[in-house]
This record gives sequence, structure tokens and C-alpha cells, in this order.
Amino acid sequence: MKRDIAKVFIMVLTLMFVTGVTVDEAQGLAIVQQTWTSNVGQQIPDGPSGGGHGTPLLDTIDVPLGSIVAGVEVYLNISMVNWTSDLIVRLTSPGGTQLGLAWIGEGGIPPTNIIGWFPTDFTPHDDMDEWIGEYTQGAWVLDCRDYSNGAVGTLNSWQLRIIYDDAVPADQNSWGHVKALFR
Ligand SMILES: [Ca+2]
Repeated sequence: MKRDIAKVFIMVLTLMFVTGVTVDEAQGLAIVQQTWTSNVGQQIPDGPSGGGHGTPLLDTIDVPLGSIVAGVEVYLNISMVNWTSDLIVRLTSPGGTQLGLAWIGEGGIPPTNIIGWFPTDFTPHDDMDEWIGEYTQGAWVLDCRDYSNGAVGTLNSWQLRIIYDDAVPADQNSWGHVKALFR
């Protein structure tokens, strides 16, 4: 009986070893991407005349993908006749890292409308590489605020594109260890 248990134990160990080697050799790096869209169609409340910002317009894209971030790109479609420099737009990852995208007209944003991709069409306020190595799954929350009274913008839609390594086996318990490999 003891010998049988030992045999099974060795078989399981062998299977784990062989499986591990096969996965490593066969898959390697597989960088892929997915894009999610949120059609919002809501005004960004105007900033008060006394200074500060208006009520934040928050919108969430809930990402079901379980992996590790290798890159993030964000598309904003905000209509505004003029004074896009009233606006600050930030995005917070499921891990709680909040980075600035549109920032009072910085980064090549024109006075009329903010329509394009960060960081390719417009330079973001913060380095979007800060998200690299974080866990992908969960709520990505966009936060739009207007800091000046008068002109009002509308968030028509936004898109979140996550670039990730399909070969990284990720679950929420192990992502912290994998994150260390990216830094
Ligand atoms: Ca305004």
C-alpha cells in the first residue's frame, strides 16, 4: 500500500515537471491585445465660477481578462466647441494606480474636441508605462473633470486597449510575483 502511494506521488511529480517544461518551450512570448469600448454620451459638469472643479463624470470599463498589463492605450472622444483646456481626465487601474491623460490642454490637445489615442495621438500627462506589470482584471475607472466655468464638453465614448502577454499564466494570487519580472 505504501509503495502504491509512493508510485502515485512520483507519477504526479513527473507529470507536473513534464507539463511545466512543455508549456515553457511551446508557448514563449505571445503579445496580444484587446480593446473595450464604453459609449457614454454624457456632459462633463461645468466647473464652478468660484474655482475648483465641477462634479466628476465617472465611467467604468470592467475588464474580464485575467492577465498582466504589458501596455495600455486609451482613446477619448470628447466633444467641446472650445476650451478643452478646462478639462482634466484621469484613469485608475483595478490596482488603484491613477494616471493623468488629458491635462488642461497639454500634450498636443487642440482647443476644439479631444478625439484620439493616448499616448500615440496625444502625449499623456503621466507616463502610461506605470501600469505595466499590473493585473488586468477589474474596474478601469475614467474620471473627467471641468475646472473652469463657461464651456462644457461631452464624453461621447472612450476605449481601453490592453496589450498583454498571452503566455503569462495569471491569477490574482500570483500576479504580484509576475509583476516583479517586468520591473
Ligand atoms: Ca468649463
